[in-house]
Amino acid sequence: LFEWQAVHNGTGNTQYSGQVTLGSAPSYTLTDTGRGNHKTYNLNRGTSGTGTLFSGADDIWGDGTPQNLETAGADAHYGAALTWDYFKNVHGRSGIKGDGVGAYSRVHYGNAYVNAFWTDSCFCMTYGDGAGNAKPLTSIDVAAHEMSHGITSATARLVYSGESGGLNEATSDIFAAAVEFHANNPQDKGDYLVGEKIDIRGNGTPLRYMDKPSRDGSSKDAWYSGIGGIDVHYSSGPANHWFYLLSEGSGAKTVNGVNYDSPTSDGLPVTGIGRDKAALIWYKALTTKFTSTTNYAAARTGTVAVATELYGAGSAEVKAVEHAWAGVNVGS
Ligand code: ASN
Ligand code: ZN
Repeated sequence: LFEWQAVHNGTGNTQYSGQVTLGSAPSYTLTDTGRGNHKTYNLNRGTSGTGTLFSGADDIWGDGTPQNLETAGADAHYGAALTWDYFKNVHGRSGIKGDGVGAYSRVHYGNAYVNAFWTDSCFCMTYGDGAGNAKPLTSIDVAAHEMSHGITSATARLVYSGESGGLNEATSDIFAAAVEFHANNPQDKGDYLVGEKIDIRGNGTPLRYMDKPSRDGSSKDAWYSGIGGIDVHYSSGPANHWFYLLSEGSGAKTVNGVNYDSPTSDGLPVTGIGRDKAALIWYKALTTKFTSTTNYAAARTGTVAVATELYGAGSAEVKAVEHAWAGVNVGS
């Protein structure tokens, strides 16, 4: 009738998150039996297929250094588990498709590859080792970003170009932040930065900032006509900024030791409602309102509708959603 598998735990010595518990299967593989049998594979510099499933005799994975090939596997496996747990525990969603079935991760993609990505056709996520100062791209937020592309693919299916592409990217950054905060790992506390552990530019700065996206030199803080013509990792800026404003409010603030200073495009203040409500509004809009062609104006309409359903017309939450959109130049 069914195959019974006990939920089983090994030990991961990660690069970014310290020593953690990893779901594994007996004698031993990185197969997370408590999370839909999500698996983690070693591509060993290959660029296709799955390489080999991480396996070993001791159920201890990695030693915290990138020289040990299991370490990236431990980080990726942990990031997928945290993302699974976030969507399950916070939003009641079991797995990317909501069917309880795990996906898989692949690490050590290619040679000195400085990126990570989600692929619809394999329903899998893939991580490079980085190069120079850029470390392996397997931190919690990067893993949550990539796995959240899967959630978008399974729900709104936001087309990955134009304004919908920016909203697709922002969805991954928003849930990357939400997962990182929810995990509360002592070595990687939650923040409104993306990829801060990777040092992708070699000067210690993160890949992206949500309080003021233009801090990266390329992303946009506010919507303008024509924003659909730029790279989706930059047109995500207004929605990332909206999420920050809605969560924390405008102006200067320190969260988990990180300093932020979020402006608004209209100069008017926004009072935050907290990231839990902000993330719930985005999740419900993504899964019940957005479609493949949703643009910024429709994202505003959808999130206002969700906030009205959740908190009532005229509620402080609805007003905050509207004010945050106004603060990134998305009007009614
Ligand atoms: N790391 C990038 C992302 O997930 C890869 C890409 O450009 N699609 O957004
Ligand atoms: Zn992305």
